[in-house]
Amino acid sequence: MNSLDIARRHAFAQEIAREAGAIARRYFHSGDAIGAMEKGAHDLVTQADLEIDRFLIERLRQAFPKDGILTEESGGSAAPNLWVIDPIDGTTNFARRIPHFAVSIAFHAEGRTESGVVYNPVLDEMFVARRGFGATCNGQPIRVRPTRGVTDALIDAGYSSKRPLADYVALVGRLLESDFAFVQNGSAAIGLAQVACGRIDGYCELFLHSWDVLAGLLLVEEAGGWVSDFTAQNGLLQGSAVLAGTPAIREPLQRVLPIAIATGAPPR
Ligand code: LIP
Repeated sequence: MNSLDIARRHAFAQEIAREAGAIARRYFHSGDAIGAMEKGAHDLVTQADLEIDRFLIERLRQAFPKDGILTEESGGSAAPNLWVIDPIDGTTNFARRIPHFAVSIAFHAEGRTESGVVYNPVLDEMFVARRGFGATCNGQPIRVRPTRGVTDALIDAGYSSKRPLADYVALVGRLLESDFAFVQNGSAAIGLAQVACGRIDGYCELFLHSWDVLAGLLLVEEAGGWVSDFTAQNGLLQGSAVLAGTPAIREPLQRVLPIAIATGAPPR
């Protein structure tokens, strides 16, 4: 795909993320209309997830009818040019009116993510990255934090019920034994965006789907951080573990969660 075609998709992603965020914000402030339903233990879907999912699919099919679409709520399959979407990442936070959730939209072409958008509509923070063009928040360039070392590092360690609890407890134990501090804030997309903009120093989780992370991983790469090779071993369709962080803590954080790191261009 040529640069102009990617640029068109990159601009469109930001437009529909903002419109989808307005839908989420309406539900968020509406009182009981959120209507959370359980897909599984601590795994919710709300009316807003479903409405935003339908909205984004409809807009993308109108604008780019030949592109593939993969979303958390409607599924999908691989395609050379693929939109990968989480209508609301951080649904539990959203359902409890905690303003730590995002619309996450990634465009994945010929095996790599070219465009990523993570939009928190309550805080009105639009995190955007296009491969090779850097990362921004509300139009201002963002960079990962100049971490001094592990005792200066705060890691968001997401919990997935799709892996044994003992594995998560062990992961947290290794983080703390390595002198990291950790939080568990409930949204991978927002957590990765916070690594990219320098609020925290790393993100890790034992299992996530591509729609949770592809946009956020590109944000981190384009903001000077490093990321795990999420799409190796078919992570795009089957999910995988996730690790991302600032250059200064790459080795100690990889010892905590030893998974392959993407071999893209070194952090700038
Ligand atoms: C969430 C992720 C989070 C994870 C949660 C959940 P959702 O995505 O962003 O990192 O810990 O279990 O998977 O379900 O809110 O889109």
